[in-house]
Amino acid sequence: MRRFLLMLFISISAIGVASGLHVSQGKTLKTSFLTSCFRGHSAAWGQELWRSDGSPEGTTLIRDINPGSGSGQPYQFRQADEQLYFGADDGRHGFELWRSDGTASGTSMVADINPGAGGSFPAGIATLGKKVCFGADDGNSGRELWCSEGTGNDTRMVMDINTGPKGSNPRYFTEVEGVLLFEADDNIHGRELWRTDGTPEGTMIVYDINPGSDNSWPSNYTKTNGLLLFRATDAQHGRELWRSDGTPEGTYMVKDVNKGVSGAF
Ligand SMILES: [Ca+2]
Ligand SMILES: [Ca+2]
Ligand SMILES: [Ca+2]
Repeated sequence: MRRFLLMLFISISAIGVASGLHVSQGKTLKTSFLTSCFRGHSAAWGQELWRSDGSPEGTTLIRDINPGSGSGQPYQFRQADEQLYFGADDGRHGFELWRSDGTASGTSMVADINPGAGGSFPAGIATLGKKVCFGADDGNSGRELWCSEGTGNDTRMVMDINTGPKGSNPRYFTEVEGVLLFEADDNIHGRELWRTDGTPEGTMIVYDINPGSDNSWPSNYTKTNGLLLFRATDAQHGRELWRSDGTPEGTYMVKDVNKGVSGAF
């Protein structure tokens, strides 16, 4: 599969050279059909959403999201439940969450999270079962955790983690054993490891690695054997390798590689 997709992109690039089409951020939408969606740039349409099955005739514009030569600039493609999710700007609503089934009529803005011309700038879009979760700013609560199943009604802020207008700035969403682990700041514990199953009840800090308001800056997430490996800082050990299975008791430093307060990283 990996080899086929590589060949597919080489093929698209060759088309691009001929037509002035520049390809970036590709994503295979329906693996059974081996159809790939990507951001392509052309003078007539700007940077818009395209699809390809690897042939010239099968390489077409899906939708001119920002009509005319303006650019919809679709970014961060993620698939959930046979839908492709991404952020884009139609020129009227700002950067908001969009979805596509690969057809023009099946491509639409999911929700105007930041109402009006301002964008909510969905970022860190991650798949969680049939949902996608991401950070977005509705203009009132700051950048917080949102999830969506593809309609305006089911697109909602899961939790105002940093209560009030400041954002918790959730990022690095990584799925482990059916939950998303991520970094956020609730303005009480500093930047620490959090988890969500997409519901308010299932959203909580995993572990206050650097106790109190000090940050542990959990980052560089790698998934292995149902565990999240990451680096984090505490006052005693410096920045070292940690692991988490999404529970407090399953979250601990793997090894104090660089002994003492100096970190290994
Ligand atoms: Ca908006
Ligand atoms: Ca907030
Ligand atoms: Ca802390």
